[in-house]
Amino acid sequence: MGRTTRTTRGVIAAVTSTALAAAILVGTSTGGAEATVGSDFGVQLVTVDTPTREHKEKLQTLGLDLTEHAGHDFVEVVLHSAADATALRAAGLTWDVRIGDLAKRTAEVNQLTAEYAKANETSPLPSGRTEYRTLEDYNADMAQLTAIRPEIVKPIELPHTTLEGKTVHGIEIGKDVHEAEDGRPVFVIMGLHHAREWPSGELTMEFAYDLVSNYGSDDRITGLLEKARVIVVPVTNADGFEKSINDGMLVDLREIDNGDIASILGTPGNAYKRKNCRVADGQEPVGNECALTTSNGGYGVGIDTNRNYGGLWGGPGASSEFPDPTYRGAGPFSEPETQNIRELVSGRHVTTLVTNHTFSNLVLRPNGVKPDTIGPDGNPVGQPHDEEQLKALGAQMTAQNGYRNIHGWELYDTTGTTEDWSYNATGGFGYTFEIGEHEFHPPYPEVIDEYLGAGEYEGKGNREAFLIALENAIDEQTHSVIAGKAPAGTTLRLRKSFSTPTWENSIEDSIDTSMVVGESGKYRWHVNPSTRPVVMDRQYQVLSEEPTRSETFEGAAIPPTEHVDHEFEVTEEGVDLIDVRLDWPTPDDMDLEVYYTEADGSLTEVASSGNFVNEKERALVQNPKPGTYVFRVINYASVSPSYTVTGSLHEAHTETVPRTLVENYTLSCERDGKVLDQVSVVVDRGQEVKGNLRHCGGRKK
Ligand code: 0X9
Ligand code: ZN
Repeated sequence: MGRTTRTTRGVIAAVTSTALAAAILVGTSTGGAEATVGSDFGVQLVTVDTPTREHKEKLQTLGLDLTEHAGHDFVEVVLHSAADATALRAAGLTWDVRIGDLAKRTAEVNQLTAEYAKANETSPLPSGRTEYRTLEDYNADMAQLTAIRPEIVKPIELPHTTLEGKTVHGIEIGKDVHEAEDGRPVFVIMGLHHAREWPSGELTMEFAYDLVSNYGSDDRITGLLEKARVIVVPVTNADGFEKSINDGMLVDLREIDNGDIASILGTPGNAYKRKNCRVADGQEPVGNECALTTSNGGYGVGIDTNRNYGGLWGGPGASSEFPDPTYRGAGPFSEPETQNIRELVSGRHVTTLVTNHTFSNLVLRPNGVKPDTIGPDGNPVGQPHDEEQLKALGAQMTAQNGYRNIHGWELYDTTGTTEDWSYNATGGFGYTFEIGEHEFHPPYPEVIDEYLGAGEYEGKGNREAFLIALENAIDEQTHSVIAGKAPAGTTLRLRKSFSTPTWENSIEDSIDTSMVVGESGKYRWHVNPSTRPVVMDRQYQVLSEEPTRSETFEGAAIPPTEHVDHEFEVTEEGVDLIDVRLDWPTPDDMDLEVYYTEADGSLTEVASSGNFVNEKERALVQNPKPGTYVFRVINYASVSPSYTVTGSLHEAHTETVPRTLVENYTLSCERDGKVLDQVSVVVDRGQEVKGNLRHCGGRKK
C-alpha cells in the first residue's frame, strides 16, 4: 500500500481573529528524487512533500496541476513540462517521481481496456458498453435513446455553442416529456466539466440508459419519472473532452508502479487536458488551434469551467492568471459552457443537481471556502443555511458508494464552482461527485464498478446514490410548493431577479420559469424557495477566549523525521473543543497530529494541524468524547529545537449572520402572451403556499 488519502481538516468553523494572511515561506531543504529535465520531458505524476500548511499554500501559488489526491503531508501533482519541475525546485519543494515519462507506457496501459472489451462483448452496465465513449458516441447514444423511447426522451440543445462551434447536447427524460411543463421538479445530472475526467460522462450517460430502459418495468424508476423530469448533460465541456479522448487512451500506473500507489496518468498531448478551448481571454480558437496548443500538456489554453460560475467568482481557490490550471476566466460566466448550465438551471426549478467529476471518492457539498473565511459581505462565510439537510442527503448517498461526505472546502478552497453558484443562487441542492479512487480515467472495468458498486457496495454504488439524489429532487421537504387553481391551459410564470455576489462585486441573475395548468384546473408547482440561501441566516462558531482547562508539555529536540507522543486526558463530558497548539522558537518545520486512543489501544487520528495561519501549528478537535488523546509532535527539519505543546479545553458558541432579505417571486398568469394577473409569493423550504391569482380569466373554451 502506498500513502492513503487522509483528511487534513477534521474541524470546521472556528473563527480566528485574523483573516487569511500571506503564505509563510517554506523550508528550502532539497532532496527527494529529481525530475529528469530535458527536451523529451514526459508527463509525470509526482508526490510533493507538504509537511505543513505553508508548503501546501506555497505549492498552490505555483500554477501547477494539482490533483485531489492529497493527504496530510503530500499532494500529487501532474508535471507537464520541465518548467513545472523547475518551478517546484525553485520554490524549495521536494518530491518523489511516482511515474515518469508516462507517454512511453501509453500502449501498455491502453491494453487493459482493450483486453476487457475484447473478452467481453457487453458489460453489466445499463448500456452494455465495454470502453470509453468518444464525443460522437455520446451524441449518438443520446440520439439512440431519443429514438428508442421518444415518449419519455426529448433531445435538448444547449443554447450556446462551444468556442469551436460545437453544439452541447443533453436529453430530458420523464413521463409525457413532450407536453408542456406541468410543475414537476427537475433533477439535473452532468459530466465532464473537466475534459480528462472521462468516467464523469460515462456514469452520467449510464444513469440515463438506466432510467430510460427501466421506465415502465421498474416501479421505482417509473414512479420517479412520473414525478420528476431528469435532465442529463454528459459532456458539458465538449471541446475539451474531444481533445482529451481523441488524444490517446489511459495509462494505468498500478501496473507500472509495482502496486504501490495506485494512480494516474499521462498520455501525450491533450489526454490530461482539464479546461475548455479558450486560447486567450476574449478570443476563440482558430482552426485546430486548441488541439495543437499542447504545450504544457494542453494547459497552454483554457479556462477552468469549474471556476467560471458566478457564485463568489474571483475569490480564493481560483487563479486570476491565464493559463493556470484553475484559471477562472475574464469574468463570471464568460464561457459558453457555464452560460449553458446557468440558463438551464435558471429556466427551471432544479431542486437537486449532481455534477460529476473524478477522482478521490468524495461527495462534496457547498460551501467551497472555509467557514471562517470572511466573505465579500464582511461576515464569515459560515455554514450553508441548509447544512443539516445537505449533509443528511450527502450521508445517504455516501452510504451507497462508500465515499466521504464532506464540504467542498474540506478538499481545498474553491470559488466559482457549479453548485456553489446553483445552490446559493437558486436554493436547489447541489453536489459534486468525485468518482473513483485513483485516477482521472482508469481502465474501463473500474467505471463499471463505480456505477454498479463493488465489494461491500455491490448492488449500490453511484447508481443508487444518483437514484437517491433524484428521490430528493421530488421530496417536498427539501423544496417548496405553490398550489392553486387556474383555468386549464393558462400559462403560469414565476420570476425573480436578484444580484449574485461575486468576490468583489455582483452580477445580475434571474430565475424565469413557466408551467401550463392542466385539464383539472388545479396546479401544484414544485419550486425552489423564494429566498436564496445566500441571503438567509447562516451559522458559524466562535470559541470562548478563556480555556476551561489547559495543560502544557515541554519537549526537547526530536531527531529528524521522528516524533514524540504526549498523552492528554479528557475526563469532562460535553466539552466543545480541544485546541492544541505547538510552538517552538525557530522557523523549522514541525508538525502536529492528534489521535484518540480506542478501547483496544489503537489510535484514530482526529485532527492535524494545517488550517490556521499565523499560528505555529494548531489542531482542533470538535466535541471530543472523554478519553486519552495523543498529541504527536513530528520533526520534519534537519535541526530540531525544543518545543511546547498545549492542549486547552474550550467552550464554543454558535453565532448567526442574520438573514438580510426576504425574497419573493412574482407569479403571473398569462394567456396568449397577455398578463392577466400578477401576485408576489414568498415560500420557504419545506413549505406549501397558495398561489392567489384571481383574475386569470374564465375556463378555456
Ligand atoms: O477542483 C475542482 O474543480 C474539483 N476537483 S477536480 O479534481 N475534479 O477538478 C473540486 C471542486 C469541488 N469544490 C466545490 N464544488 N466547492
Ligand atoms: Zn473535475
